[in-house]
Amino acid sequence: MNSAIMTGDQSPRLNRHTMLTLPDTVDIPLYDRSKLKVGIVHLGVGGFHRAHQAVYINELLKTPGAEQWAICGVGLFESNRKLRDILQAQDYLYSVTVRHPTGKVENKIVGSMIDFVLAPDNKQQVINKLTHPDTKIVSLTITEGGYNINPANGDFDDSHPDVRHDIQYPNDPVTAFGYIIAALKIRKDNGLPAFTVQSCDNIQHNGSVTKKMLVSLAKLQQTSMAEWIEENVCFPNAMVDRITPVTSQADIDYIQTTLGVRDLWPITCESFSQWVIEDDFCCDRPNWDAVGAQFVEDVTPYETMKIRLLNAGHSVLGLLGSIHGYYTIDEVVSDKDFATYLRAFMDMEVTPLLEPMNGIDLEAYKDTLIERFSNPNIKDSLVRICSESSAKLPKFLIATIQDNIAAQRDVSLATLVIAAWCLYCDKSCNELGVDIDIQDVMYTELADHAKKTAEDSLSFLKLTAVFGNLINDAAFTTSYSKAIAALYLPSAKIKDVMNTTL
Ligand code: CS2
Repeated sequence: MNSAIMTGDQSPRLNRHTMLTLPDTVDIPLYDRSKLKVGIVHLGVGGFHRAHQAVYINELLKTPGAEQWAICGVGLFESNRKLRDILQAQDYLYSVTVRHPTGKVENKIVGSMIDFVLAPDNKQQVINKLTHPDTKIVSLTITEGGYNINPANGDFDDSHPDVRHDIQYPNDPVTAFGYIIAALKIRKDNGLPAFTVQSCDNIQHNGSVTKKMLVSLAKLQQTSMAEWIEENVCFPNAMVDRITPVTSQADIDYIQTTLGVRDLWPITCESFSQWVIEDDFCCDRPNWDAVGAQFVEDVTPYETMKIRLLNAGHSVLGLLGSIHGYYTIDEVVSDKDFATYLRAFMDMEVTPLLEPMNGIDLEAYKDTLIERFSNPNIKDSLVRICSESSAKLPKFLIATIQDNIAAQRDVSLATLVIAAWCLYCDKSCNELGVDIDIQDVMYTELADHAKKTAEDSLSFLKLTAVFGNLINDAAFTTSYSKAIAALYLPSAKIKDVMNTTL
């Protein structure tokens, strides 16, 4: 979030008292929050959690008999202190501004979070929450990096110093998984049932991945605990979706002007929201389906569709649009050349690979995506979209390239995006000469490889942790070299290269 928070204004802070003074048009939690019990402990409270899972629970709490499902947020790091302080001062209330593509705006106050504990202040408090008999679900949005997945083989990467710490000191954890295992051990020793671990990260088979990583860490600590987890803990897979831009000062100002209260960390998001879950919980669970989520037998086709169309579509627009000099997704997709390129990529290189799904009309899904991306009221920055591309593109785009190559299909549209990513990391500025803010843990390696492109056109592909074996595939390298040659011409313009590739 923009760090410059304006505090000089006289408007009161949002809290349980000022909430009652808000305009009638604001949807406020009228349920009795003093009667709620924490049933969900959430690790990694970010914008997405507050726009998605916490909103589903907020809706559920409006119905009788759901009081046991309130949320306690957990911040594992010092960097979560600011959010904790803000939420605490607001009785854990925050505003969500839902912006429809039509221009319609809905404001709501979310009341489903009733507590927030900060691990660096009090580890025991975190353990107490996780081991409380009322806690039935521990949910996660810790981003892909929090899972410690080795990109080369998908196994658990135990090399991070925090992971090493948790292996050596299982009773004094620092990582999310370290805390979960420590808490599960106490529950087991005290004869309490396990909780469900519900990942809400945008990772394919997020439940199975969580299980694999958690069990791997437990094995490195104590084999018997690993076995107990495998037998007792459930990890439902789910597809999650709601576009949630990073909160800006403009969002803070908007709440103050429109609602007359100050919320120092509000949420703005699109109106679309989707949550498709496999019904695999080891104890009680909220009736997510009563408030718009969907239970299915197998989430695979839904997540493939979402990751390969929505998330890949974002990356296509983000990388190509950044080079052109655009800053937000809506700006890029309202340019006809980019919209045409995106649609061609979705129709020609993704759709043929997707399985038909009951109740899903793929053509309508793609139309909706373009409508969502075009939402002029959602200023989703390309910096956010392109951040951590080294973790995102293997799943979003490279998997599609690999599948198409295996099926001997054309890959030129996706390949241009990879070549554009090389140019983006090499120059880190747009066509107008303005610097681009690139946020990627692998940035140094990416830039080092990209910068050798002039003397070795395939240099970027040598990052096998990202590209796997693509460098050895003649069909791919032919297409890639062509794209690089076109993009690296001194007078090259991204739009011209896109239009020639189509
Ligand atoms: C985005 C996602 O980070 C990204 O690249 O594509 O954050 C996207 O906005 C969400 O997955 C939407 O559900």
